[in-house]
Amino acid sequence: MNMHEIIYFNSPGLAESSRLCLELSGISWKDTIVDNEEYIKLKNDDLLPYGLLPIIRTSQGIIAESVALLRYTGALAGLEPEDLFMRAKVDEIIDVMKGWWEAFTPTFYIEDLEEKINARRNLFEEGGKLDLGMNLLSSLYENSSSGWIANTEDMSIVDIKSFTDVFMLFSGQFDGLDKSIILKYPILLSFHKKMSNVPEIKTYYSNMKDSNEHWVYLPNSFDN
Ligand SMILES: N[C@@H](CCC(=O)N[C@@H](CS)C(=O)NCC(=O)O)C(=O)O
Repeated sequence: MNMHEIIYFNSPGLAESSRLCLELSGISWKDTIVDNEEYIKLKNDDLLPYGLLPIIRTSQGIIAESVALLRYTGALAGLEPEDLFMRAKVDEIIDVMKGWWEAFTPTFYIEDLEEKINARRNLFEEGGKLDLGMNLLSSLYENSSSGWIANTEDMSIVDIKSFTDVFMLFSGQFDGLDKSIILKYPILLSFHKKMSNVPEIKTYYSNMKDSNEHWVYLPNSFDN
């Protein structure tokens, strides 16, 4: 069977956007969740091209690197614009987002909890890297004439990635960040409402409301 299999940890992390694309594609796919021990085994068995997760197994072989997975699964779901200029405009925003995660990732290595919490909160203070990011995303969404982030005619992979990557930050899984922060960005809450109510997305997450990491994708998650 021509099965696609995503292999990653349980958290949304770098795999959720591709999981959602596969779900929207309607093709059959498998979500394989691994723990650290299983990850090490995959690595020792030389199954990870660059030593890291996520990967996707396809009938032609393995693909690594989350954005490559997103483009591949997005193409399967028809979420990559045909027009090359528009496709580049989508990729442009994905590349900008990469800079936000580069600012966030070092906080994982801060050992002192208070220091970690402060570093993360500072990113969301006025003018902080992620505050600027949230404002940029808000303005792209607000000024789009189509209602999609890159002004594409239809939903694209950058809408999916914005949805999965932004809202996971506020699930409570990251010390220092919680739901109160996203409430500062009302336009992003409108975007959340739009995405979480797309019928296929709503159905996919409907059985995950008790998941500590996935509840953020359900409609009304951020209602007061
Ligand atoms: N640039 C890679 C980064 C992948 C990455 O950092 N994966 C992490 C999980 S989020 C990992 O495999 N960590 C395992 C480890 O380093 O022990 C991508 O976008 O896929």
